[in-house]
Amino acid sequence: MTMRIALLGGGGHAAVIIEAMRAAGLAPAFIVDRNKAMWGRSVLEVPVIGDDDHLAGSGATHFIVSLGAVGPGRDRQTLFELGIAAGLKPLAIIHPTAIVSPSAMIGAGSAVLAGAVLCARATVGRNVIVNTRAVVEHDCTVGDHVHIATGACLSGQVQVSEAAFIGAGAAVRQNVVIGAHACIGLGSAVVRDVAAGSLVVGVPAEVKRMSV
Ligand code: JB2
Repeated sequence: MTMRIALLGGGGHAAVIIEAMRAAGLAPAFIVDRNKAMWGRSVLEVPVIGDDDHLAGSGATHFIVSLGAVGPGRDRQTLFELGIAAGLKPLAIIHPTAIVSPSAMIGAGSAVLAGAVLCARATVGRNVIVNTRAVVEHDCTVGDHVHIATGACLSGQVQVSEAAFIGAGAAVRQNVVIGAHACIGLGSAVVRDVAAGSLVVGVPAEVKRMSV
């Protein structure tokens, strides 16, 4: 069966995903995006065919959520579930310059981008972004829908729970547990566990917002 791959979201992150796919020998077929102004245009020669309602009946076989940030539209988890509900298979992509241990596991629909490193026995869930040059050290467990932003570093045996966000350049000490939907600010040094839903920032990271 020929793969026909849909991208959900056509912004900056989509451009990175498109180039990672091409580097890995994959061809994106089309993009869906909520922004009407983009319909009929293209992103790096990939056409934007309409909004999420165009997924069903598009002939797509696979999809990847190509949206990085939480904006005014649907979040990454909702988009992932939408792709599944439309009957498509989530596609994992690994940029050829990423270093992935043979004992690491990568879930469906996840993206491991340029220069990222997954070390021994690291486990990454579904719909995760391991962004450019991020490092996931040995025995880390990363839950579904997590975004590890550019250059962030998880030391050994860190656990990151579902849909948490690790900001660019942040570092997380060994054995720390990060709760679901927590947000780690850019450049932070996380030296103790982080409660679900909270925001921590700084070196060392301090709580700026408790769980909601
Ligand atoms: O519900 C939606 C939806 N909501 C927003 N469905 C679909 N199909 N698309 C949606 N979008 C679209 O995602 C917006 O209309 C916009 O075109 C795109 C988001 O683009 P933006 O460039 O604002 O963000 P991004 O998520 O692609 O990139 C962010 O995250 C990356 C990881 C940026 O912060 C980048 O700098 C960052 N590297």
